[in-house]
Amino acid sequence: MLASPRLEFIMEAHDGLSAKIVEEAGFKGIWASGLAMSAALGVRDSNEASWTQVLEVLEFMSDATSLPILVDGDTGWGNFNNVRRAVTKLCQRGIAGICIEDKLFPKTNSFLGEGQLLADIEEFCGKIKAGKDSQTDADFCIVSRVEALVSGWGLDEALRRAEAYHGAGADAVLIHSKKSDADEVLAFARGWHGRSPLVIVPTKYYTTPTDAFRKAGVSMVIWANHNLRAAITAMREVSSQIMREQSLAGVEGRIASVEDVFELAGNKELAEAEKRYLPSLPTGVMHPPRRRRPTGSRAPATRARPR
Ligand code: SPV
Ligand code: MG
Repeated sequence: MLASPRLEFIMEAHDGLSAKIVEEAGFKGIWASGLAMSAALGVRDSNEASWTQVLEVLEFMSDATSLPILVDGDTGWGNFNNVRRAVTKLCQRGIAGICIEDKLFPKTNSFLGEGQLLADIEEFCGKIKAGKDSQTDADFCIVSRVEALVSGWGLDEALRRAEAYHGAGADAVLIHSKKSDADEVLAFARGWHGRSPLVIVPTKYYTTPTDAFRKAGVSMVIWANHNLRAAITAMREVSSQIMREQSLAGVEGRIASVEDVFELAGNKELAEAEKRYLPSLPTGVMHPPRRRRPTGSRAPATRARPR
């Protein structure tokens, strides 16, 4: 998808269920958002969930869908050594790629505060190289995320960093922005001039028509957190309505049915597998083995008393 000549889109998911819903909607890829996975676990997007806890979530997501998953790897959970171990583990779990950003551990979400500290360029390049050298899947991708615009350093610094990360072997560059218009992102795209695939996250400049990204030569758009936010709105509405009304009657018609839940969970497959693999006895019932009588002997007239 990164190398495709068309503008591609990946959609946020934060657990197995949302990964299935993204696939069902017709998307070709998934963004495993750090913000969304953290929030769904009830913690902040500040590396409060450990990398192995994130890995566990990713394993469920990877099992739940056949779509490629690009993982938000934050700053790589440490130095080059943590990045290469993470890449190895992600490859083992069938994850398609990782995006790492040039900030410091523990990370802070890009939309919080001003002037977040950036990583040393050389050090960040070492993380990219270490990640590329340790991937066990030839198609695994490392997306290098440039935070210079978000941190107020401007276009030249953003381009300088992107160039260095590209030189270190990154498969794509993600240019992030927290402005409400796309001007600085489009200026970056002009300056970048297609040197490698370019990824953007238009969460804040959502009013920009998608065609402007296409014309600017952007490779991939990440819709970064909209399933999480939709879930928050829906769960709030239904919880407060049931709380208020002390009844389910008002919500039943506008929420997914229990049958839908079974369908999404894949219960039909389990029922078919049971036909193939379970003996045709009620589950859990075991019959004692029959005693065979010697040929010619007569059945006892009365039942033997149990000992
Ligand atoms: C995420 O989805 O966690 C991201 C994108 O990193 S953002 O929240 O915009 O930084
Ligand atoms: Mg993130």
